[in-house]
Amino acid sequence: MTIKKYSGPAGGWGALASTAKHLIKSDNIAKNIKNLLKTNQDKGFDCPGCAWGEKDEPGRFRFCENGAKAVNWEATGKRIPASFFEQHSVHWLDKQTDYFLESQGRLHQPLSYDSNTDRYQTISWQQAFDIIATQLNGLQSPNEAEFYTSGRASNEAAFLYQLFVRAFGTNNLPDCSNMCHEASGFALKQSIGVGKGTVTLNDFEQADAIFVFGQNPGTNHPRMLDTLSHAARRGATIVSFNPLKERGLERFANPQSPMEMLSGGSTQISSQYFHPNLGGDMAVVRGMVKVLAERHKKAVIDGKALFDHDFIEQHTAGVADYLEIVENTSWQLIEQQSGLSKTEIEAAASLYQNAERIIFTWAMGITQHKHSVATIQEMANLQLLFGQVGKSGAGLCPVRGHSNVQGDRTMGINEKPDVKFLDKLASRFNFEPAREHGHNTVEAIAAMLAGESKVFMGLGGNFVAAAPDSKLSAQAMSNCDLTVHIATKLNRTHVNPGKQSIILPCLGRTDIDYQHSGEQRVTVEDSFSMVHASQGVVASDIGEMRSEPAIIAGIAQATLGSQPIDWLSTVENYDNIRALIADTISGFDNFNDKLDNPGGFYLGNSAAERVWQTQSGKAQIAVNALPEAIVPYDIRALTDNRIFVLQTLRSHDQYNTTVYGYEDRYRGITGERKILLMNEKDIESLAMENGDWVDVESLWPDNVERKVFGFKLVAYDMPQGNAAAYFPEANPLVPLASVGEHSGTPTSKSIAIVVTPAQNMPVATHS
Ligand SMILES: Nc1nc2c(c(=O)[nH]1)N[C@H]1C(S)=C(S)[C@@H](COP(=O)(O)OP(=O)(O)OC[C@H]3O[C@@H](n4cnc5c(=O)[nH]c(N)nc54)[C@H](O)[C@@H]3O)O[C@H]1N2
Ligand SMILES: Nc1nc2c(c(=O)[nH]1)N[C@H]1C(S)=C(S)[C@@H](COP(=O)(O)OP(=O)(O)OC[C@H]3O[C@@H](n4cnc5c(=O)[nH]c(N)nc54)[C@H](O)[C@@H]3O)O[C@H]1N2
Ligand SMILES: [Mo]
Repeated sequence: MTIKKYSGPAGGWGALASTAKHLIKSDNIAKNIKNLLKTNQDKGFDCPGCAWGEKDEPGRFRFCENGAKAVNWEATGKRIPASFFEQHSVHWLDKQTDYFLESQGRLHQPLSYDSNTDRYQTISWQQAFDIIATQLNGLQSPNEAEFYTSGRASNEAAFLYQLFVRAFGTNNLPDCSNMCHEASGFALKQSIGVGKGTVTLNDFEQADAIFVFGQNPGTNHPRMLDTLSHAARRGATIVSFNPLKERGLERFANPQSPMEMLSGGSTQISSQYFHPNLGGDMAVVRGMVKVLAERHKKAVIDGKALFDHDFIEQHTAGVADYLEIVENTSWQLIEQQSGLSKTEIEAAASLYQNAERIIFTWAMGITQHKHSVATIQEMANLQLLFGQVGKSGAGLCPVRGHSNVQGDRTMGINEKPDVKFLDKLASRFNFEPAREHGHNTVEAIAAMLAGESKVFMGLGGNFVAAAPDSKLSAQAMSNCDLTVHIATKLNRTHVNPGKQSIILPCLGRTDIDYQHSGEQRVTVEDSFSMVHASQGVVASDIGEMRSEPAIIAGIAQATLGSQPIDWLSTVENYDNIRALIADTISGFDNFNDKLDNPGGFYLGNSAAERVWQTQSGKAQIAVNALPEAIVPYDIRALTDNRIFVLQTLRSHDQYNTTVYGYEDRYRGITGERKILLMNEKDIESLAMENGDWVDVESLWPDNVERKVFGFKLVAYDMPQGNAAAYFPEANPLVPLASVGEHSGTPTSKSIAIVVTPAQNMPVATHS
């Protein structure tokens, strides 16, 4: 393992070199260069990387280094050989790293788990469908099955899947969103009436200030850096809040800019970069509002105003109660919780005050805490006080993760569907869908653990590794009578099978999808509510792989027969699925005609038009108290040792649970993923040194031991009292019951931990 400070900008030649390296590793170089050129293009596929949008401008390449990794990883020429599963028992496979499992290549034959030999073996598609149908139809209640979705599924696959699940009779549709932006959806729905962001890419071209909270775009949304650097160069102020000094928020050299590449130049991204404590953002924003409210009061005396009175009057409710709670929040609590001084918060407030048009963006640093919903509502409050919602160049922008996670929700992947949507399904398809809410991800795990849910099906994703409390999640899976995985690559979830388990190999976003009527397109929705077509371009050896819609149709037909639709004929041409979507989901009229719009079509956002679909008909200025403490007192009481707050985050070389390699370039960490980043002074306070091996235990008031062993300490520039480790290696530490208020999202960014010297010297995790 090496640690070396990275001093270059994000992007630049390092990004190009890494892109080349991953091309070579893909075993498919020539084809994949062609693939990259088709990424996010009009007649190409939507990048399976992130959900950032793409401007409809000709003549540019539209992938980034990490998008290239995603494409190369999927469009690999490697196939798992049939002998692989004869050689290796599932028990043995579960001992291997996540990197090892996925790097075996693409799955290409349906597989069934034989518990006698502890091995997967090949079966036919029809056998697989029959096993699934028999199990599902043998359940006492449809609510004994869980149907998970990961956000890479296309709109067409997602719509068909939820239709099948609802026709089967349950709303048990946990999805990755439950672990991701759920808090954003919930908070915004209450505050502004829609659970989605209010801005589009055009707004970024007009904003005077962009405030980036809890997000690492250099790694996770690299194309956002392109947008931010354009904004910075035309003089917009970018203000970042992150406990860590993420390189991409500091400097960026655009690989698409010959000038920057050849001159070795780069663009400074953030004009101001604040480093609050983990979980401190609500206090930061509360402090900013406190400063601005005081300045506003003084200004009003002079006949001027800071707040947008007309907007507040006409469009909002709750302002008086909110300003009262702001006034009553002490600076002491604000400073202590945020980790920023009053002077710093005043500076942030001034940057806000001096801008006309302001966008707030955020991601997992905001959404994976206990008080995430309150934090997002606090951010919305500030924006509402200044009328920054529903005007151009301004608004709220949760930056979504998976490339179609937002679209999947739009298509009805939701364990708490709204009544209108269910009514629409009922009238269009002539069946009565279940009305009671289903399980989210954490509730699904609890139900499987308790033996109440007996079948798990996953449309993509890696449930066991992505979920909190890895040991319990794995146990939940093996408790099931049947687990079914629709997947491209082998992963941790597959090697924790239920009593019976089936793996169904599917095509990915990059593959050409042929059905009866010819080549198919699918659609996706980005973070800006733009829906556009995606068409695979890779014609490689697909073996027995089938498309996701075809697999869902096969399962549905075997389970339900031709009810409420003839599943198999529907998937002969995906226009048929889109016609059903057009009939059921608003914003999709004439869906098939709009497919050819270059750049896609905009679904609209009522809040952006200042129409508030809330109970009061107004934007709601929410009144929430700051949390008493980031680590609650009942947890503090569990130990005499010093407690640190741990966040689990992504390295530069991974896509969620998919580990592409062992280089976290911008953080300068190479060769090891079991690491614990801590402030140097904190390491000293534990009488340890940079590079020491430690065990980490998390605290939760139950009697379960949650511990990981043999992590290497890395001294890192971050607030004292905070720590960081990689997801998914640190997931055993996230207590299942530790979830966000109202969101139910695991609190992956604030886990109370205790750090002790490693009891045993660790074995290297990879070579
Ligand atoms: N290459 C690549 N791209 C991806 C992904 C990937 O794994 N790899 N994952 C995709 C998915 S599903 C998602 S959801 C997104 C995730 O995108 P991000 O949200 O950027 O992902 P994380 O690595 O979890 O980063 C969280 C960031 O927030 C900071 N942070 C943590 N806690 C706090 C806090 O309390 N306050 C503040 N202000 N900051 C905090 C961390 O230091 C870190 O910089 O990316 C998507 N895109
Ligand atoms: N501790 C901690 N835990 C977290 C997070 C965190 O920050 N910290 N982040 C959370 C977040 S934001 C998210 S979104 C979740 C992610 O959770 P998931 O979405 O469940 O996980 P992924 O790692 O994205 O799933 C990867 C797998 O998807 C399959 N796959 C890839 N492409 C396709 C495809 O096109 N079709 C199909 N059917 N399968 C495909 C492959 O088999 C691959 O192994 O994890 C969450 N878990
Ligand atoms: Mo996510």
